[in-house]
Formats: sequence, structure tokens, C-alpha cells
Amino acid sequence: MSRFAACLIAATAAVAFLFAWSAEANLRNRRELVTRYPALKGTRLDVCTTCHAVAPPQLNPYGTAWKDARYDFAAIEKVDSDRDSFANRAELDSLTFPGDPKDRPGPRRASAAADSATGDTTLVPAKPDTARKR
Ligand SMILES: [Ca+2]
Repeated sequence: MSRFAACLIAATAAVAFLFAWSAEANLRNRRELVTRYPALKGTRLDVCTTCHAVAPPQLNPYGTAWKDARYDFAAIEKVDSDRDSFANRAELDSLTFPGDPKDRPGPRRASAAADSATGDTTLVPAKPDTARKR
């Protein structure tokens, strides 16, 4: 085996490992989100784009805030990460994306993040608050 081929195989293995590690980290983070907020399981927010920009691994404002808060969801519940005038917890309770300023409680047009999850671009009513009250 040539030295070039060995380097190519090592580089390919390293890239495959990083993809697998990143995918596992994303799944683990989503599990943490629905463990903290069980009402989100299976909803439009049970997707990578709740914390990531449309092109992971880039984080959206909510994901960045969560990371900056040392991965403590409770610490950022009262913060309005995407500056759309709704606190993160209010957005989670309303099933709107806390990292997307175009998606907020009330009647809305599906946002880019929502589009990536559902493919829906029509006007949709806000879903009722289904999260448990604490
Ligand atoms: Ca929002």
C-alpha cells in the first residue's frame, strides 16, 4: 500500500468518525431536550433545528445560549435568545422555535427551520400550549 493510499484511508476514517460522533452528539442533545420538556417529544421542535441552524453543526441563537449556559436548559428559559420578544420557555410551550425570530407564538407562517422539518410553507395557526406547567 502506498503512503498516499494509507493517508487517504486514515483521513477517510477520521472524517467518518467525526460525522458519527457529531450525529451521536446531536441525538444525545435532542434526547436531553425532550427529557427536560417531555411535551416536545414527537412535535415540530423534536428536530435538530431547534438548536441548530439549517446547516448543522452551526448553532442558532437558542443553541448558542444553551451552550453558553453550560447546557442548562433551565438557565435560559427566561431569555429571549432569538429576540422575537418571547422568552425561550414561552416559545417551547407554544411549540415555536426559540432560535428562529421568524417563528413565534401566535398565527404565523412556517419559518425556514419549520420548513426544513415539515416542508410546509402555508399559514398555520399556533398550536395550543401542550407543555406541562411547573
Ligand atoms: Ca422564535
